[in-house]
Amino acid sequence: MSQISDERIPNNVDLSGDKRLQRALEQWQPHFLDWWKQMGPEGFQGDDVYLRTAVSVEPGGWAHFDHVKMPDYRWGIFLEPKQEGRLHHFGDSIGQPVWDEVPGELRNMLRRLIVTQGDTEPASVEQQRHLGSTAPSLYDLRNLFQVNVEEGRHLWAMVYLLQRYFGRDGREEAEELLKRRSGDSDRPRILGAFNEPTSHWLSFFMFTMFTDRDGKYQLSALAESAFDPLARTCRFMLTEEAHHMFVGETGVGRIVERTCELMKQDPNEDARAAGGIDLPTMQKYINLWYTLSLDLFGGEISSNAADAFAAGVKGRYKEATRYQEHTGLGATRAVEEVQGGKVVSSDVPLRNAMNEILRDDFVEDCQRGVDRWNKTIREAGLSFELKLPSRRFHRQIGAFAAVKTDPSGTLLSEDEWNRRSGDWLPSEADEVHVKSLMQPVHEPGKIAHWIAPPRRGINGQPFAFEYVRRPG
Ligand code: BYC
Ligand code: FE
Ligand code: FE
Repeated sequence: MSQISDERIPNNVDLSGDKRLQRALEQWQPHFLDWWKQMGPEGFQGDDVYLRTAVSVEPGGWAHFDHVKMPDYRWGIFLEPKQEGRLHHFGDSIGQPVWDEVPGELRNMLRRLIVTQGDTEPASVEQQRHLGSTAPSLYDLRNLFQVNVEEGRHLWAMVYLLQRYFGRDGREEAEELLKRRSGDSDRPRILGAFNEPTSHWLSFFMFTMFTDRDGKYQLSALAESAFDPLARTCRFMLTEEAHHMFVGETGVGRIVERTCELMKQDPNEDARAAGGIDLPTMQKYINLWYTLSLDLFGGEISSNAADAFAAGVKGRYKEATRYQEHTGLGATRAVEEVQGGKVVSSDVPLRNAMNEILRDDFVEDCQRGVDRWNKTIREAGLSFELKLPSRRFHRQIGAFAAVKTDPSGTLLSEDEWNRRSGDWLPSEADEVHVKSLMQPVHEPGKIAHWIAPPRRGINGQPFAFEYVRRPG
């Protein structure tokens, strides 16, 4: 297996043995770097950042720590080792050997899934590009950049698949991935949440908590795939994804912790008056980012999802180990719909409900995180509970996209919605308040007023470590 290699593109896919592919990727590389310079983190490109770089897939090999300048980060292509004799383990072709190439009839489906996945990676970097200038500490600044370079590597992972397995179409898609722009009205990114502004650190932490967690579930579903290179790529991406969700969950958790301290110091338990982010405002940002992320699973009823499951292309979360029955046939699943102004439940064939089934696992995982935040509030002796809203609330995709509900899922008229939605979702005034707190703290060991320091640093380093060295 390749250790740190001298090749222009670090990889464990024997790139030098496929000159055509190597040339294609080496042509794309400068375009990627141009995109990074134009759309990657603003400022800080000359700073030395304490980054983790994947240099091989062996245990430990994916976590090589060093101070590097972001443009010098070695974006590489790493697939988990091939398991010989792997078979389809779900869908219509159980027991058949998995594919090492793309079957003709699945070309469009696979291309669409890989492009959709690939598109989210640079989109998130674009969304986060202004955050460095308001980082609450060097520790957080480093974590932001770690997430950013790894999302860049995830783009490389998808571009490798496109260029290796989809010929000219794949090369064109790889270029298009660098041309769409988050939030651009002419050339937006593909999925809704990836066009939303992430204009401050509260949104960044909510994004990495909820939206990166969608990534975990989508990648896990694709990690089951019978298109073996896709499965192997996604398995390796998941090792990096864990850190992104850690940043989100502990980031929000540290704000909750600090807010509780400020509440206890204030005679009226008013964290906002004490220069913090009050819990009701945090609830609004949970409502926003959680529901934007629910949309990323697609409609409750989806023939696309059924086709992908049938083909063995996209499975359920931990399909191989958590389920006994793997055809998804002869079973149904109740999903909610709105008919005649009422919510009704109807049974649909299991395969058509695969988006909703994956969403169930996501919801459960999110709830575990919210429970931990609530534990912090309880232990501070305060009575407030953060809640995930109903999955009917604030949806733009699926059965509830056409209606309005309150956070508990009760249907509302347009009028009621217009009157009350400001209580549930961030208002312009909330944005202004949160942004007003975002004063940069770029000194080692110091932290902004509105957030608690982390329990421990990165890779055994103390919190006060110089995670980002500013040029002198
Ligand atoms: N926005 O049959 P339906 C990550 C479209 S995050 C806009 O219900 P289907 C990351 C859909 O394309 C993980 N459009 O859904 C996180 C379809 O269009 P057509 C990203 C949407 O096909 C943080 C139509 O509506 N990974 O990695 O099952 C930082 C009907 O759709 C949306 C993936 O997405 C939406 N939210 O699609 C960095 C995995 N939802 O066919 C990175 C790959 C649906 O009518 N993608 N539509 O033109 C997929 O598996 C599927 O495409 C979807 C669901 C999960 C998106
Ligand atoms: Fe990613
Ligand atoms: Fe991520």
